[in-house]
Amino acid sequence: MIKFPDNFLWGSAASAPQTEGHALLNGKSHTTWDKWIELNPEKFNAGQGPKDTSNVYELYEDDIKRMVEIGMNSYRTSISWARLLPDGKTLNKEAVAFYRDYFEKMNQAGIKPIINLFHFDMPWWLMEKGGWETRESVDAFAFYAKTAFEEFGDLVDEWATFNEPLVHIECGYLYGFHYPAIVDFKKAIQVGYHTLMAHFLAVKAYRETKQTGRIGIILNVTPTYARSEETMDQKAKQNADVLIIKSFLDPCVLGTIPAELVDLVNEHELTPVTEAGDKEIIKEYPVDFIGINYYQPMRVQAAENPRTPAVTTSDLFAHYDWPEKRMNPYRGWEIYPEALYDVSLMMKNDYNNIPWYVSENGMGVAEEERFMNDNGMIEDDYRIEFMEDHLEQLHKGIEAGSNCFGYHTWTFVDCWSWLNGYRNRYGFYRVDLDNNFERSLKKSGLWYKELSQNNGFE
Ligand code: BGP
Repeated sequence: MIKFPDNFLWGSAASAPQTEGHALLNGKSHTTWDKWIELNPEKFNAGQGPKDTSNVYELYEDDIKRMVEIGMNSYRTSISWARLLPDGKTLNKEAVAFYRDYFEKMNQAGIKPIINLFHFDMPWWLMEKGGWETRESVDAFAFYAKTAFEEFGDLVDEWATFNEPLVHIECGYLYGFHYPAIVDFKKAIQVGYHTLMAHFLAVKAYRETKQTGRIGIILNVTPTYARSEETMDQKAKQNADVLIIKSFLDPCVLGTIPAELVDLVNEHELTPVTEAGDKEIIKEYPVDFIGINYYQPMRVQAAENPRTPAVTTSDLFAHYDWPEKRMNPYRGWEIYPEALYDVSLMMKNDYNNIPWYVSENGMGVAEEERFMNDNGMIEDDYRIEFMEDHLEQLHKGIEAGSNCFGYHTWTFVDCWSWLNGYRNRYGFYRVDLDNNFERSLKKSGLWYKELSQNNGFE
């Protein structure tokens, strides 16, 4: 029997823009996603967007009962900045009432809310001024964070500042997947720096408002594995580690921007604009915990045609197709549970054994209806196997002394996804879009209940 530590958090994660719905109702203003999809519906699965999610805005009370039903004791979601402060300054009373009731009901049901402040959903009014490219965004975010702590600090004692900050940086400024969809490495680094400072000013606001809980950040730590021991491949791995792992983990936990990162951006003429006093703030406000989202590893090799200065990350490292890989046949993405053991040891050995938890792990499946049995239940044995394999490795890491306090899956109820709409499903509950967002339990939900009740599995 594999047993997890006492009080282990069992739950799921989601985000406001992917679940709430009511995207332009009840006082909420546009986010970049609302606006981008409205302007380019053809790019987005018939215009499907944050308005077409699982309608949590109306259904949260029943959803909380469903969380209890499958043995969850915690749940992570986010607050929508554009809902709470539609113009960045004025408090939307309806949003306060909604979130207060939502979080209060979770607490009453024994579901610990872990509340994140930013999940890729930049308010449009701020994006029009340049979004994270501007220093103004840092102060605007700090004000939003402080407002959230003051309005909900009595109901929430686990906070996160950002979910996967690397994603809005890379996808918006290097890969063309998120708005503004440009390729500009220098801007990407500046956006990254402002995001980092926004995180720090939010942590500072948390300490200054004398909150009694904990604050952290959720990072997509994608462990890297080099193709070979050769110097070129090892150098590529080092570049990938610095940009993907250390860029946020080092300052947030250790209080310093890694010297290798400073050297790399200087060498490639990407040095961002900073302000006096930033360094001191970075030193002074470490996080209390880290959330790690893990889906797949990154296999790296030397960049094929490196340029100096680098124009994008592929000048610094390239992806390598590992021949022995096990794949998720229903979505793509490599399945490599062993990485969770490696991450556990990294957190223990390189990051002061700081408390951390798996804040997202899960298996997306396209056309999941094909696994529905005659009673209408999706028999997702592949998902159960995926999670058990990952939990086994995580357990090994905990046994080795890593300070992991929970395991959250992506996700609880199938939800809308940024680039794929509703194609890839991840939930313990299926959502029926043709039938008023009706939820139905999948087999994995029953398994999760047993897992959390036993605090482990055979
Ligand atoms: C993570 C994000 C989530 C979610 C998930 C699944 O990176 O934090 O918001 O979308 O990935 O990815 P996808 O929806 O692209 O399958």
